[in-house]
Amino acid sequence: MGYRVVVAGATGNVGREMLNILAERQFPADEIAVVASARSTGDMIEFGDTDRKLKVQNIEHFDPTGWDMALFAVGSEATAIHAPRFAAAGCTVIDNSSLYRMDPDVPLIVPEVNADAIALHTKKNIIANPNCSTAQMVVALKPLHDVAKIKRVVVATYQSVSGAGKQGMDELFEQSRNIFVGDPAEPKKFTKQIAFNVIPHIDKFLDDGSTKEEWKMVVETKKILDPKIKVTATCVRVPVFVGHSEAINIEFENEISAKQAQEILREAPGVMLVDKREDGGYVTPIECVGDYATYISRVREDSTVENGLSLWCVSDNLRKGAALNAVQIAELLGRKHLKKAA
Ligand code: 11C
Repeated sequence: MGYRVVVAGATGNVGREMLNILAERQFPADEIAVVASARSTGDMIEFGDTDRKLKVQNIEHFDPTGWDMALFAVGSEATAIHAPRFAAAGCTVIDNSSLYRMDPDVPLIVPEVNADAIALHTKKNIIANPNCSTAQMVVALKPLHDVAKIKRVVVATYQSVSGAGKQGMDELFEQSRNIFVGDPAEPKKFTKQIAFNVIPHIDKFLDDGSTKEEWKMVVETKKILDPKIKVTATCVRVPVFVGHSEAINIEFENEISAKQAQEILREAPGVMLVDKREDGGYVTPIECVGDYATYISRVREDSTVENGLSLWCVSDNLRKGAALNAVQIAELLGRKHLKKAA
């Protein structure tokens, strides 16, 4: 017998990828319900590239009783209303918003890194999915931390516009086209022109001058990987549709060479090492779209600190950064914690 699964926010960028990935991985679901806000009610959406079409139901009226798990991609406001309701009805919520990530009673899970922490889900019946830029970074850091113990990470991100949803993608497309025809459009979703530009600002500003996106990378890395690791981040939006990139500098407690790091990363779960040290011998975001892996390239020693390495890390932000990680959590939950045998 399989699971009864709800996908909430099924009409958005991440919700659609959740459906694609459930279908691709043949997730053992007997039944799938798709729910979204009232304006999408009645729409038919595809279940991956299968012939199945699913009818969108209004989340406001959906009764989660008897459903095993719900993958939420509805944003913090709707999550605050509906996640506790689903959880209380016995339907385990796997939430992609930032609302519960730092709640001490909610596990924040990247299966390749801290699968065992999922046991905490029984407290609130909610499991949090990390921010996309954190997810790919901790997949890269974990195997290196296990061997040489990370002290400090300095990261600069190059984040695609799909992280800002469909509106972000539309804005990049329309601005690029308008600029070519000599009719530049005013920014709407982003604070400045994103076409042919980069913007060093993602999410809201905090009192110390950093942004919430940068803060998330700091606190989520500590919660998922190790509270002792110091992280400083600069998060930047770039005119790329899908795929976040990160330039990561790492300081270790113990010695580790670039060659050792490459060997470790070659075997690490969720990682694909592409590091040829020649023209084109590295991965760019366009090459990782639709993929599951976190790609690592440009691994090299940083001689300006003791035990330092630098590397380049790229992943599909809608997949490992969101939908894939949520489905992996669902698989973990099913295997370890739900009584049904799939
Ligand atoms: C971006 N990382 O690229 C954000 C999107 O906390 O889940 C995801 C925000 C979050 O804009």
